[in-house]
Amino acid sequence: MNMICGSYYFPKKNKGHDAHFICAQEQTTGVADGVGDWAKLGVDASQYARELMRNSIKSVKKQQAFGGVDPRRVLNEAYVKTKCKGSSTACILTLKDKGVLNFVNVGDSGFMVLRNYKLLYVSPRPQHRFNHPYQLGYSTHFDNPRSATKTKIRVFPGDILVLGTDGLWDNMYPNEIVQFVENMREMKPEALACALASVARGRSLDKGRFSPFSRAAQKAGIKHLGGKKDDITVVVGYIMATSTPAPSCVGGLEIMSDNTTQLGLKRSTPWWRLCSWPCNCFRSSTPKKDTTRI
Ligand SMILES: [Mn+2]
Repeated sequence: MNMICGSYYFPKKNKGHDAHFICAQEQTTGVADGVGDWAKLGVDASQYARELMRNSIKSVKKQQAFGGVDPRRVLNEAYVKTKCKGSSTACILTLKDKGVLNFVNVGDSGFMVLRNYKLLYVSPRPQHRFNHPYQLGYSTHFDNPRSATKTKIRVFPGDILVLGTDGLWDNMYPNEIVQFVENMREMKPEALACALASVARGRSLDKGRFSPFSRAAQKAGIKHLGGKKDDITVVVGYIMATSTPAPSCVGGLEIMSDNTTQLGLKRSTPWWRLCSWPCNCFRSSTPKKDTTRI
């Protein structure tokens, strides 16, 4: 099985605080979102996220050369090596052999899996309180990779992943994303990522409608109508069959392990439908090149 990814990044202004990478060969992608408050202290709020992603790439390449990528180890190694001032949310996602997706996440970035254009899974986005996500940082005052959520999900050819920073999730509801992806069938992953980011961007500037962010604000007793102006990173991944025979029947959501309950988090309830084989196949080209925006 193979994961073909494409990405798009809309900074709020200048270069923004998000960073991401796609290691095509290693079937791994990651996003990070530098915490903006650092700018008030005269620190470049993007530097921690960028260094964390740079160190993640080094770790991914090294691990691939020594037997395979483990996102937890990637995040740990990158965290230990990142010494600059700042803090950031981070998530790393790898497609392992036999179609198991390993995902590790600290903070309010997240990912979803679609099967047959239905929402199969959406990851929790841990926050300490409204608009204060879990975050990795350069000192012990911050969270560390031990507080990461770790999830393993079985995926099948035809499944679609959407990974994004909070700029996506605070401005679009998961079911809106599903609907949009369904309307954009046959798009290449980078084009779909760009289209999704553009819609989220439009919503982020809209002051008149309810958004996931405004609803969360309301719950926290804060008045806010409209979207959340933010950097927006979107990575889209298509799961493709390779030369190995495809499974004859594809089941529903199979979470092989996750630690969200141990962390006291409520997992968003997914729903699933049985998928009939063959799934829709995607006629996208296979990008072999790595992508970085760090
Ligand atoms: Mn953000």
